[in-house]
Amino acid sequence: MRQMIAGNWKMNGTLAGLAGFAAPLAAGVDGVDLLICPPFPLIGPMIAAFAGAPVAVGAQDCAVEVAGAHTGDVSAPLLAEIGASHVILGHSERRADHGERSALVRDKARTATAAGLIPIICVGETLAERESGEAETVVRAQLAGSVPDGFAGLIAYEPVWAIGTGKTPTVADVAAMHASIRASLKKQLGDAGTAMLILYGGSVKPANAAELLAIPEVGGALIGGASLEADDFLAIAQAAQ
Ligand code: G2H
Repeated sequence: MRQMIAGNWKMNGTLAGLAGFAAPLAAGVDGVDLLICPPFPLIGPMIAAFAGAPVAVGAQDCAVEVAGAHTGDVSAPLLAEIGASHVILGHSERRADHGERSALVRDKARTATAAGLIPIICVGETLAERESGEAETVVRAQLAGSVPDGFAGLIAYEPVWAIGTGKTPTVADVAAMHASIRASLKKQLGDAGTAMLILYGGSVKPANAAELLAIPEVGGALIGGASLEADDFLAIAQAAQ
C-alpha cells in the first residue's frame, strides 16, 4: 500500500519561506503520497506554491459547525473551497491546549467529511498512561470515541511523550500499537478498517524514518519539526519508498 508522508507545521512557517520550501519537493517522490498542513493563512499560498506538483495541502483543524457566529474558527467547507484536501483532527495539542474531547473530534470528522475533506484523526497515550500499562486501552477508547461510523479517513498514532521530544517508542511498541489500532478499526468499521492508513507520529526524522516506516501496519508518518525543512521532509519521504 502507498504510504503517506504528512507534515504538520503546527504554528510555524512564513509566507516568505514558501517558495524555497516548495522548490525541492516539486517533483514529488515516486510511490509516496505527500501532504503538508501549514497554519491556516498559508494554505492558499502553499497550494499556489505547489501548483502542478504532486503535493497535497491540508489544515490542522476545522470547526465542528459549517458557518455562523464562531469567532476565530475556520469552517471545513471554506477549507475545501480553497483547495485543502485533508484536515488533522484531535491532535494531542488540540486535546490538551483546547480541551478537545473525543466526541468533538468525531463530530468534526463528520463535518469535514461532509465538506469533502479527508480527516486524519490523531490518537495517543501520555507517558503516565504508557508506564501504567494502559496505552492500548487509552488509544482504543480514543478510537471508539473519535472515529465516526462509516469513517473513511486516516488515523495517526502519536504517543504524546514522543512529540517534539526526540524520544520514540521501540519498534516493538509501535508494531504492537499499530496492530491494536488495526484490530479496533476492523471491529468498528469492518472492511473499511482493513485498508485504512495508520500513520506514526512523534519525533520522526531522517535518521529514524526508515526503521519506523518499515514496521508492519505503519502506513506513513505525521511529522512536525522535521517537516519544516524541505530537505529533511524529502529524506523522510524517500525512506518510505
Ligand atoms: C507530533 C509530530 C507531528 P514532531 O505532534 O504531528 O510532531 O514530529 O515534532 O514530534
